[in-house]
Amino acid sequence: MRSPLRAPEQLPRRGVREPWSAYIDPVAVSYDERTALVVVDMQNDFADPAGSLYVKEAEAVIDAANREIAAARAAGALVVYTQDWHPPDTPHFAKDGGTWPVHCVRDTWGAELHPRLEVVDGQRTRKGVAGEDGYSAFTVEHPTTGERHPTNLHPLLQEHGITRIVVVGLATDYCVRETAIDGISLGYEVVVVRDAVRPVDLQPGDGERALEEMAGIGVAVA
Ligand code: VGL
Ligand code: ZN
Repeated sequence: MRSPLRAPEQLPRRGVREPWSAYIDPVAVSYDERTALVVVDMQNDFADPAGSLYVKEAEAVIDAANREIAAARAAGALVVYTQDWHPPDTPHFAKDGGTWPVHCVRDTWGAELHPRLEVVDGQRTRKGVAGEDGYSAFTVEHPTTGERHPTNLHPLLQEHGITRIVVVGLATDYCVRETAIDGISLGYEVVVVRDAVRPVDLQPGDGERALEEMAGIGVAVA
């Protein structure tokens, strides 16, 4: 539990706007057999400085995610690892008319889970396999046709009697955000662990805005 009293050096200086999320007290994370930990896209292209879409401070996310994985395992909770899993050519990539540098191409180093991530006997969800954007771990959407398809995640969670998901990983403003939003729409209780996520921040502040938006629709921020 964080103390409600802040040390003087933690108080915001006049005229300095702290991120919104600095003002909310985190909820405590706990795991049980109805809770699943969803580890989002902890792949080399996002988590390794040599990756093509490296997310700043991903090293800290690996450490924080490993702590959550250990806690989830200790409680016997389900752990699901998602992977962005693109074909070599897709309108998701800038070279094919989309937004992003080539990343997480199926069966390449960039798409592998980071070697420092604790990978237990967890389940996998791969998204974007047919050229879709694949931001949400629950549904993928084709960037040009707008067609949407579910992934294996919702049926998998249903099979295990899961009612609550804890989301960690990369990136706050894309896959974490869309997974949390879909999770709420599907009726799950959703917790996002702030220390265990980081944003791409294409525009400065995107990550903070995503946390604010998630909290606004009922996502608990831990
Ligand atoms: C992601 C950008 C492009 C993510 C995936 O995992 O957040 N971001 N593809
Ligand atoms: Zn992608």
